[in-house]
Amino acid sequence: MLDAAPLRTDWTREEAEALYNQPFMDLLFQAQSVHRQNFDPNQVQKSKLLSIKTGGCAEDCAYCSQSARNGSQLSASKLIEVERVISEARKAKEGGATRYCMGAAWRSPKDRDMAALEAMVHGVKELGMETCMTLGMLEDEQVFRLRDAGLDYYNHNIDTSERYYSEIITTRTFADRIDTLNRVREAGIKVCAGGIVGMGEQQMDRIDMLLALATLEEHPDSVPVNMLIPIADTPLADVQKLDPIEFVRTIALARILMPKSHVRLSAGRTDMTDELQAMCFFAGANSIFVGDTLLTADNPEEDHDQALFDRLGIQAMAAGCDGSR
Ligand code: SAM
Ligand code: DTB
Ligand code: SF4
Repeated sequence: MLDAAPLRTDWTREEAEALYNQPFMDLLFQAQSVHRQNFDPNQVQKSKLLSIKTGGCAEDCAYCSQSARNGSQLSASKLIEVERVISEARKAKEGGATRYCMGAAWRSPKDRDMAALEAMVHGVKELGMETCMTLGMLEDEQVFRLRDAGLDYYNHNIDTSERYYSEIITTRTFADRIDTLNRVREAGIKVCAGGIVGMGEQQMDRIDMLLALATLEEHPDSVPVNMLIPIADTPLADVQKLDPIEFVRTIALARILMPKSHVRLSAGRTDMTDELQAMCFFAGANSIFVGDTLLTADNPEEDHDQALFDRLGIQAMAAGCDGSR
């Protein structure tokens, strides 16, 4: 096998644009070649999400069902009990998930919530699962506490390009997001950072979003690529659907720019055909969310995903194995 090329964090816009816009077959071939140099192409990692605090969020993210500023009717819940999180995680483990991701509809956690969050990390880790949290912006002190509790990954998405960002969110800046990502990485927690496509952005925004991730000091360990799930009564409810070929190009570019990262085919799979998902795996996606609910929105049934894996000869990555060569 060829030696994998060294990781680059100095990609230029011209390079990324040329990669993205090359003939589709050349792009797929290149992405699959990079994928094979770094991962077993027949293994896909399974993560499971749980919303630990739902709705009533003060932020104004235009895509989100949980923003109190959007018209959606989702009622706000309190932070759920630690025991419930652990029992849900146990079920997810039995279903083959190796990473458990706990998400809260917050701008950032309050200090009064930290002890419960630490207990959740501790309890899920004891099951032998990787832990991930997505709680909004974090201060240094909060990052250290989560790290010391044993948190493996922190998810914080840049969501879109810096240029398009202010069309989508006004209550916190692109720079705020990068600050949190840097804090998390400097503390030694693995970074999960990606974004959403299909929000009415231009092609250059998809390219620039991936470039922003690929030119961080280190590539994120996980890169979730979400297809917008249009939510009724949000500003993006009726946005024009993205051409699926553009979506596959986005996945392929993520794979080529960040060869050793897990690229997650994240939200939006319910509206994708099996064939489109297969093409995304060929383009280098090697992680999915499993279970019939994401945070608030639908996700394919586990049986359907298993049937797709069987048809494609894909195996779920085992716990403790990252599928890398
Ligand atoms: N409140 C925290 C935050 O925003 O940082 C964590 C939870 S938030 C729901 C996590 C991510 O889910 C968002 O950054 C966004 O990328 C993704 N997301 C939310 N709603 C979505 C939707 N309707 N379609 C696709 N992705 C979505
Ligand atoms: C990510 O990039 N996607 C996940 C996870 N990280 C937290 C969330 C998807 C949410 C989809 C909409 C919902 O369930 O409300
Ligand atoms: Fe709140 Fe996160 Fe939704 Fe934004 S994406 S409104 S921060 S829950």
